[in-house]
Parts: sequence; structure tokens; C-alpha cells
Amino acid sequence: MSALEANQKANDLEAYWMPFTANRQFKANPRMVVGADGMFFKLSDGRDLMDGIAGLWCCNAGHNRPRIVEAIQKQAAELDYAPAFQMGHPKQFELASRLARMMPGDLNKVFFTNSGSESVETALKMAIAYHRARGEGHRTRLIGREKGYHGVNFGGMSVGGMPANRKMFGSLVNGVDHLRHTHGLEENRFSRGQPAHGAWLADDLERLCDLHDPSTIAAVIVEPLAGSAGVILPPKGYLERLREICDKHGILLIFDEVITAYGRLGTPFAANYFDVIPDITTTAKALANGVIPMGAVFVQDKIYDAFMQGPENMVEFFHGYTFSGNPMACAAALGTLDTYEEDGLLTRGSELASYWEDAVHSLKDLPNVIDLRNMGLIAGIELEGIPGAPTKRAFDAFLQAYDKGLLIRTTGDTIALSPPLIIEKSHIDFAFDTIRDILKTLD
Ligand code: PXG
Repeated sequence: MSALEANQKANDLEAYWMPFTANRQFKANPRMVVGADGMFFKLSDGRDLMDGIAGLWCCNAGHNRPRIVEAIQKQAAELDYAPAFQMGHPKQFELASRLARMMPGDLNKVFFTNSGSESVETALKMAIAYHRARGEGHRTRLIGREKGYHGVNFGGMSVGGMPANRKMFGSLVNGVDHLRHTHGLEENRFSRGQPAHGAWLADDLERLCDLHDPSTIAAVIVEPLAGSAGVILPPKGYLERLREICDKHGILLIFDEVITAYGRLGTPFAANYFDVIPDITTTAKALANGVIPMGAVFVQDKIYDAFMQGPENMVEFFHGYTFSGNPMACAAALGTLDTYEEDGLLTRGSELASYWEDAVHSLKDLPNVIDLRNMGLIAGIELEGIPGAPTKRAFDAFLQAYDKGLLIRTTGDTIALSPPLIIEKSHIDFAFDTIRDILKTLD
């Protein structure tokens, strides 16, 4: 192969099957990122693109942060990999201890994964195995929620409630049921922050307990605030009520905090924000600032303790990944936590939240805006879909924003924003001025 041919092959877009992407549309008109710094991506055409979504809800400290870059460089030269099973390295233990100290309640034990999807599978397996270890092997049923997103592996897809993510993949995991979602209650439209109405929707868990008998239910998994389905907030009192019902029936409550953990709501975790403590919390994304794939599952001491039975030479939990707690990811996460701490990022969202909220709700009277939702540094801008062409209006807004130098995310006909937590007021102004301009003229 000549150098020219090799170069052409390297630049060929055909071989790569892109995830969650309209491949043919993209390849006809690619949008290529070649660099990033702070709040901005650098595009292959030389333009800057303001990152309105922290990569994909993961670069909470912004891009190219020196602490993280240094930590990774140093780690690569010192210890590239350590076997994950029956061997350890100091940074795993340091990171787990530090994370456990950050978590509220008894969520003191930490299991490492490489993604949100893996964190979810880990949590679901822990829940079922926990009950079995305590002699309640009849508790195998898993309860998710309509419109929930818990990643793309079989367990997470099954407890998830996004029809497009499920329909192609057969009968999924059996023994799963779903709570009703909390979206679209007429009386909650244009709520600032947490909506007032809908705590009663948590009573749906009682309905499922009546139907299946609570003794068959291992766990309920919900996102405290659902991101992927279009920024759906929990009504006031809803999560508290879920916690109560789970306690009443001996069911574990899992919070999937893959997007809410590490400062997104202006508190370290959503559990802090809502003051509701789950039995298990799944995280990933911003744990290592999106720089290296990493996830962490937090469990209450009682869960870990239930596994620590039997002969001490036996593996207690037959689960784990080759890259669980790998040195590079741990180094990146430690550098990330240093950065969060030094810049006060885990609570910065609360300082900016009211400015952000005003900016979101300034869009209220624009054409096709049917709801606005905000919490911490998250916004959902729901547009009226074009009849017969769902998702088109929001995706057109995405393309126009890209042309104007702003990266947004759309799901269905909702625009979602979740910027790096280093965002300044001037960036917020730019983002909402840009979106306002677009919405004024969008078809
Ligand atoms: N749980 C939740 C709550 C998530 O939001 C996952 C699990 C899966 O994580 P991984 O790391 O396996 O992708 C997620 C992922 C979006 C968007 O724009 C959201 C996610 C991923 C990509 C885009 O809404 N969430």
C-alpha cells in the first residue's frame, strides 16, 4: 500500500460503525472534533464550539485540565496495568476511600467498573445476590421505570423504559416490571426547579407490590433525575415516598446517578440534593471527568457485609471486569477529584443555579416551546414536535447551534443542556442567546 493509499484509508469514514448516531447522515456531513480546552472544543475546520453538554454529561471539570493530564502521564510511566483479580494497587484503595468519604449515609463500599452500563449491571446483580446471601433467594424481580435510561446492556436495557432502545432486542431479561414515568404532568409545565405535583406517582410501587407480592422484588432502580429521556425531574416528595415504600417491603432502592453524580445538581450527588439515601448508587461519566472510562458503584455497608460470609479463601462475589479499578483510570479519577476540590466544582452549580434558571425560563414565550425544566446546571427545553416528523425540530436546532458555535444535545424533541461546571455567566449568556436566536426562526 502506498503512503497515499494508507492515508486515504485512515481518513475513510466507512469502517467505523458509530454508536447512537445516524451513520449515513453523519458520514455525508461529518462533524469532527480535533481538540478541546476549558469550555470549548476545536473543530477540524478551525472553529471553536462551546461545549454545552460536558461532552456527554461527563467532562464536569471542562477539558484539558492540567491535574488530570499530569496524573495520567505520570501513571502511564509508572504502572500501566495491574491485574484486577487477586491483585491490587494502592490507587484503587486511595480512590475508593476518598469516594466513600464523599458519599452520604452508609454508602461506604465502592466497586469499580468502566462505564455507566457496567455500573448498572453490577448494581442489579449485587441486589439479587444480596437477597440470596441473606436467605431471600425468592427476591429476584427488578423494577425500573418508564422512560428510564440505565445504559445499553441487557439488564439495564430491561429495567430501562425507552422503547427505541428496547424494541430491536427480543424479550430482554425476564422478571422485570416498570413504574409509571413522571413526565408531562400538565400542572407542572414551566416549573422552576423541582415540580410540585406528582409525588403520588411513587405509589405505583405499591401497585406492583400488590401484583407481584413484595417478597418477589429485589430492587427498584430509578434515575433521581432522568437525563436521556429529556430531563425529567422528580416531583417534590416522590423520591422520599419511593424510599418509604422500599423500606416497608424490604426492597433495595438503587439510584442511577450516572449523570447526576459529581456536582451536576450543585451538590456532590443527587442523594445530597434530595436528601434521600439509596441502598446502592451507580456512577460513571464525570468520575474521571470523561477522560478515561470509569464507573463506580457505591453500596451500603450492610450489603458488602452480607457477602463477607463463608470460607475466607473463597471469592465472595463472582463479578468484575479486567479493567475494574485500573491504574490509569484511578489516576485520572484522583486528578479529577483534586480538580473538583480545588475549583469548588461539586457545589459550584448551586452558586450559578438561579442565574441558570432565569436564563432557561427566559425562553418561555418563544415559538414551539412547550415546557422548560431546570435543576442545578441542567436544562430541558421541550419543543412541540412537527406533526409526522418527530425529533426533526430539535435536531434542526442542534445543527443550527453547531453552525453558530454551540454544542447542545437533543433527545426526542427536547434540547438538553448540561455544561461543564466551570461555566461562567458570559458562557451561559452565549448559550441562551444562541438558542433564543434559533428558536425565533426555527420551522
Ligand atoms: N445510566 C444513566 C442514568 C445514564 O444516563 C448510562 C447509565 C449508561 O452509561 P454508559 O457509560 O454505559 O454510556 C447513562 C448514559 C444523553 C446521553 O445525551 C446520556 C447517556 C449517554 C449518552 C448520551 O442523554 N447516559
